[in-house]
Amino acid sequence: MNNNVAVLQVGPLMQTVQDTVAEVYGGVRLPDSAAGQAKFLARHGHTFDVAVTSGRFGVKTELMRALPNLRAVVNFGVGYDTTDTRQAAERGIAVSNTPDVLNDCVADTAIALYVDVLRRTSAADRYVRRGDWVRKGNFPLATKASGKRVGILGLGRIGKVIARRLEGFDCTISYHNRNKAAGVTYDYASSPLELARKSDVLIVAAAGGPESVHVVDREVIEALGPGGYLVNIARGSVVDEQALVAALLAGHLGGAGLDVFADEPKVPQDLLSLDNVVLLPHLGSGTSETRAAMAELTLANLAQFAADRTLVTPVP
Ligand code: 8YV
Repeated sequence: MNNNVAVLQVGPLMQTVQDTVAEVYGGVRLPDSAAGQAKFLARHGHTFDVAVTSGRFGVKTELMRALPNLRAVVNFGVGYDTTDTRQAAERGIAVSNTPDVLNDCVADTAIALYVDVLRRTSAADRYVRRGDWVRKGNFPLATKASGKRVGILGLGRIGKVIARRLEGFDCTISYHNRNKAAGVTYDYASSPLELARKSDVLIVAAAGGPESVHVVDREVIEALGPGGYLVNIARGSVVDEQALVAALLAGHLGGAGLDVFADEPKVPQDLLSLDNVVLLPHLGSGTSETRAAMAELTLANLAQFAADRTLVTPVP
C-alpha cells in the first residue's frame, strides 16, 4: 500500500483507475448522495490530500472547501472546467489533466460529425431502416463535405488535429483563439463572429470554463446562416444552446453535429425530432485505446504526486 497520499475518489472512474486508487493507495470514494456527502465530508474531509476525479464530476467550489488539506486534483480527461481552478490557485492546489493522448479520437469524432451532418449519413441510415427508400425512392440530396470553408473556434491541441484532418478534405481553414497561434498559416479571425461570417462550418474545439461561456451566441449562429453548420466537440457551455435550438427550429442554421450539451445527459427535446441534427452522447474520446491511455496518464500523475508532490501534466 502506498501511504504517501490519502486519496478521495470523486465520481465513478474507469474500472482500472478505481481499482488502482483503492488497492494501491487505499483510496475512498465520496458517497453519491448529497446527505451522504455532507456527513462523510464533515467527518473525513480534512484527511484527504489528493482528489481523483473526471471531467464529468470535478472538484467544485463547495467540495473543495470541504477538503481543507487538499494538495492536488488529478483529473481524468483533458477538460477540467468542472473543477474550481480559481480556488485551487488561491490555495496552491495543483491540478492535472490528460492532454494529447485523446487528440486523435476527439478530432476523429469532430470529423465524423462534420461528414455526417453535411452528407446526412445518420438521417439516410434512418431513411433506409424506416423503409423509406422502398416507399419514397431516393434520399434527398445532401451538402458536399469536401472543399468547404471551415472555422475552428479554439485552435489548440485538438483543434490543430481537426484542421490537419480537414486539409485532407481540401477545406480552407480559419480559426479564432484569444491570441494568434504560433507556427500556423491558417487565416486568423479576430472574433468568433468574424470567424462565423467567413465559414460554411464552425467547429467548436475551445476549452470550457467561465471564460468561454456562450461565446457562440445567437449572432454567431445566425452568421453561419441557413446554409451553415455548427459542430461542437468541446463543451456544451461554449454554445448558447437555447439560441442554437431556436435557430435550428426557425431554419436560420442548416444543421448541427453535437457531442456535448449544456446539461448532460439531458438533450433539448426539440432537437430529437430534427433530421438535420446529429446527436452523440459525449463520446469524443471514447475508444478503448484512448481511454486506456487516459487511465495510464491519470495514474502516472497520481503516482508522481505520491512520490515527489509534482504532477506529470499539470494544467497551467
Ligand atoms: C471524457 C472529455 O469523456 O477529456 C475530456 O475533457 O470531455 C472526455 O474525453 C471526459 O472528460 C471523462 O470524464
